[in-house]
Amino acid sequence: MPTIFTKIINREIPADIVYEDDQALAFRDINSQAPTHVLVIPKKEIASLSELEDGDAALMGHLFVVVRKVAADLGLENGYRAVINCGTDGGQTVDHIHIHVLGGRSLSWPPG
Ligand code: DGP
Repeated sequence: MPTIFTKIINREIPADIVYEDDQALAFRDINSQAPTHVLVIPKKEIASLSELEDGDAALMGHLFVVVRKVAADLGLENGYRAVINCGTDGGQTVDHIHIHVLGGRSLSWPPG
């Protein structure tokens, strides 16, 4: 099912896009939890980690390469956290798989 992220991919609603290629998009999270908080998403509509198929392996690998590029471009040289929330207990609120990239401050662990 299309979500708000499909509308961002299709430029139907605005977003602060920091990276794009044929398979992926990265944009700043509207509800930022750190000085830098970006979401890296596939253009393919995959609802969650639970919906991944064997054929998505290369795409998911690509998304993590995008994470590395975005983190470098945004100056997160001290490190960052890459997080995928999955399902209700995982805190997922948008059913289009996305990697949160959080940085720019020291992050605590464990998460709540
Ligand atoms: P999650 O809870 O893991 O599903 O994260 C979804 C994130 O998506 C949340 O941190 C807020 C962000 N978000 C939701 N709607 C929008 C939007 O319209 N624009 C942007 N830039 N971010 C959004």
